[in-house]
Amino acid sequence: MASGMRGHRVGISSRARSMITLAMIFAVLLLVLLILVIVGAPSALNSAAGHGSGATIALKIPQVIRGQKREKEDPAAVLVPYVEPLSWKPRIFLYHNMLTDEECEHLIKLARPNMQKSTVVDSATGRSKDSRVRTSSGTFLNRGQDPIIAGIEKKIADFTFVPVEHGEGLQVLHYEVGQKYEAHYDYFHDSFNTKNGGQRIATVLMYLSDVEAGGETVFPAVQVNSSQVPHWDTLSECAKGGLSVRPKKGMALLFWSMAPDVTLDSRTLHGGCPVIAGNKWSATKWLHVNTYSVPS
Ligand SMILES: O=C(O)CCC(=O)C(=O)O
Repeated sequence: MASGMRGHRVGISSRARSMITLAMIFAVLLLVLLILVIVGAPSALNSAAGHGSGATIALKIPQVIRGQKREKEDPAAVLVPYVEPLSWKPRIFLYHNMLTDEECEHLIKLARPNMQKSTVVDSATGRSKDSRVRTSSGTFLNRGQDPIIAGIEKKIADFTFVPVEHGEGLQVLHYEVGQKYEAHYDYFHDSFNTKNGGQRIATVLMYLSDVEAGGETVFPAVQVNSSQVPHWDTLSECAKGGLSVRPKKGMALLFWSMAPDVTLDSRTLHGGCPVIAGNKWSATKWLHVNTYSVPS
């Protein structure tokens, strides 16, 4: 009886052993399959990216960050936009490759015949006045004036999450050698200018040209450690006065004049340094808290 029982137990354990062996073979097969999927996935995605799938941006961004132009691979390809946070207090972000050469040139071509001496806002009256603080020339383009402008405004709305209707018309600016815009705030100190759309919440500054020397946008209230700033020696003295951005055609700078607690952020004090060599063309989009009415 006892021996019969023992024999029965031996029968069960040999079945169990074959079950365990089968399970192990299955697990090994599963593991091999998993490794094949992991190793094979990137090349599958890469070939999909090469055919214009949605994976292109995610996979190509690191190459652009390293400064390798995609035109080398494909002359018809456009540079991929990516964002570089510059500061969180205040919030300042740099959007690389935001505008195409065609968009930059289109804005300059439209603006060039109508350029006038730039003005500043008189905080006592809220009206525009001539000033030595701002020596550039400029002109406004209507919101949605043509499909290219509408496309640029849509891009701005997409990356700021502020609706197109909250924006003023684009202001195109031109600085020649020696011209500048001294440090100022973009938010208003008067109640006249906040009637339409409320306070200015953010600014997007787009560079439409490279500048040979000078012309940087500088934030004097944001201090930087010079040893951590690449190309420090190539900056103008004015630009060394704070966090600064060297103009590059197609690049856009976004800063928030209002902090997340909806107070005015005085750390956004900023200016355009004097151009030392070459010309600077830029376009400014001011965004308001509420819908900003424009003439229809
Ligand atoms: O041109 C610049 O770099 C600064 C322009 C600016 O401050 C502005 O348009 O409010």
